[in-house]
Amino acid sequence: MAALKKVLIAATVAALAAFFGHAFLKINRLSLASREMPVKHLKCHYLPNIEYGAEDITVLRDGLAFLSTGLHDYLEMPSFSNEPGKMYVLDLLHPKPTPVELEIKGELDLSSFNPHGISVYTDEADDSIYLFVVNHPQRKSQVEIFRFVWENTLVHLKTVTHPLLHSVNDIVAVGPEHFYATNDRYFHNAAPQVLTVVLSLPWCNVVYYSPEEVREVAGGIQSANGINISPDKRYIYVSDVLDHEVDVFERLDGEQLVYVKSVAVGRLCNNIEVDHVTGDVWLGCHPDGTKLSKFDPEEPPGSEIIKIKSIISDQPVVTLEYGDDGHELMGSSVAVPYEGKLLIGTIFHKALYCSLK
Ligand SMILES: [Ca+2]
Ligand SMILES: [Ca+2]
Ligand SMILES: [Ca+2]
Repeated sequence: MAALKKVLIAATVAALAAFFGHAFLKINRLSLASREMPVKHLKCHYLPNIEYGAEDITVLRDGLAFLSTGLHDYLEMPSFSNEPGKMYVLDLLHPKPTPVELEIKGELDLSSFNPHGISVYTDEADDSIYLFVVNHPQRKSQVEIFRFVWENTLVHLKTVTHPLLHSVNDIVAVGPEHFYATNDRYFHNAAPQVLTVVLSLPWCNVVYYSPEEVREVAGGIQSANGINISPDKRYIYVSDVLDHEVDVFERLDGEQLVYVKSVAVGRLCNNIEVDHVTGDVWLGCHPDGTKLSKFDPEEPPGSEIIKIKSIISDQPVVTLEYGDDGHELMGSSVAVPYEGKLLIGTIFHKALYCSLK
């Protein structure tokens, strides 16, 4: 009996060791640990006033950009400040664009404001501008809808919560109260969530929200992060960050999404912006996920910006537009092109304003 017990214990220990060994290798592979990254610099300077990240940035056709800053206490990501987050606006047509803090009016609790993914919607009927912001007060997920009032005010209109919007990373607005949202994890507890990662379970999804209905419209994603829409509003792009690809969906009547294809990007890409004029897809990416989550100032996480040209065609062209080993910019999460300029935001570091010419 004692011998059998010994054998069973030995077998269990061996199985656990094999599993953890496999898990370790798998996580290293998914996070592209120790990947050699190419360096490509642009002529850039830091944006004033942004010290604790601008996780997401988006721009209107007229050059007005919105920034969500100060994301903290989110998953395993580092952050240098636990202060409430802030929203900024920046005019890219100004010769020296400077972010200006937006004053938030209304009922929203600003002491727990923790803004993450953002999206803007312009109502063509009256030119109203609605800003949608993913917010994580007390680690929860909700979407705040604001109306932008020229020139630096946000009026809070509504907080959206729903059981299907449980771990929202980013959103793309398609109406004044209508949006698609990505969930970046399936479980909230770390242990089962790590298991879904190790086993590559594609259990993340995209949810459509309107005041009339809320439902899952796409699944089969390992970790759904950034989301955006083509200029003709026909295609939805989702960054599957752990799968190192961008998933393309076609939007059909009744807000159904049909999977079209995936485009490999070779990095862990975060948020997506689409050039209003060319339709090119720009991604803020992480060269090495391990360096990002284990943050060590001696070996900082780098930044990579990727552009995808002709994403719908049979031959999309993926190019590196900016690459840094973390000594200039750490943890790039978004890149916004506008008339030869490029804004780059990060999860917890600074933001860059660069020239593409
Ligand atoms: Ca966004
Ligand atoms: Ca995928
Ligand atoms: Ca994101």
